[in-house]
Amino acid sequence: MARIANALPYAFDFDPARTALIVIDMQRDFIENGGFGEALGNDVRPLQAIVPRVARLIETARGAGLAVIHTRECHAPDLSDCPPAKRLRGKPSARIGDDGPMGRILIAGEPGADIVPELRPLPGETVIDKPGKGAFYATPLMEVLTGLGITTLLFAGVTTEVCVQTTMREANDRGFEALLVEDATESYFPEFKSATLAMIRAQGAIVGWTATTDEIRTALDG
Ligand code: TIU
Repeated sequence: MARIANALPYAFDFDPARTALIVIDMQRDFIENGGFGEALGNDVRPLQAIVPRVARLIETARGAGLAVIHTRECHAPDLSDCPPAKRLRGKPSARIGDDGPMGRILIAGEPGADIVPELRPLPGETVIDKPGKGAFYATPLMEVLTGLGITTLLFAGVTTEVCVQTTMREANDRGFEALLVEDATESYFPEFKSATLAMIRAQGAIVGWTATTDEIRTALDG
């Protein structure tokens, strides 16, 4: 067992052999100019800033032998898995499926839907394509985790309060212990990131724990 003594709201004990790192949606469409995030009116620079930190976390996980799982929010080219309620929401400058500088927005197989090159999955690592914000909805994620004997999940990626928090809540309801890595997640809205961290750890870890990459490294080294 490993222990993150300074995790919040209290020490987090986990078995590395039964722990996976889930890296949520570190895709060009959310992180680079010309993608979905920018089409929604957001400044993508805060998300770009965490790429080296997520890379360090992934290296840490791989070095310790943890399973690393990547997700991508994207849809089939015919949009059969994209409900109109999702596609038509709001007034983005480009909608899901529209043409953009990185190909069709949030469509599987297009350059924009790819994970940023710095965080490219290794051969053999699971990549889950998901049509929703949560990674359990309409995907094989639960079966993958059950097959690997995983009981504990470390979460990183974007955006903190949308796809990361949704997936962490889904995991919590499915009986996983879950921890969000504070410095390896980001939002377009700093106040939403801090609110998410606070609400996750409130009420005695009602959703889960938070800790930093350094704290995880120390726990895995020990
Ligand atoms: N818009 C926003 O903050 N996020 C998303 O649409 N998807 C993810 O969080 N991946």
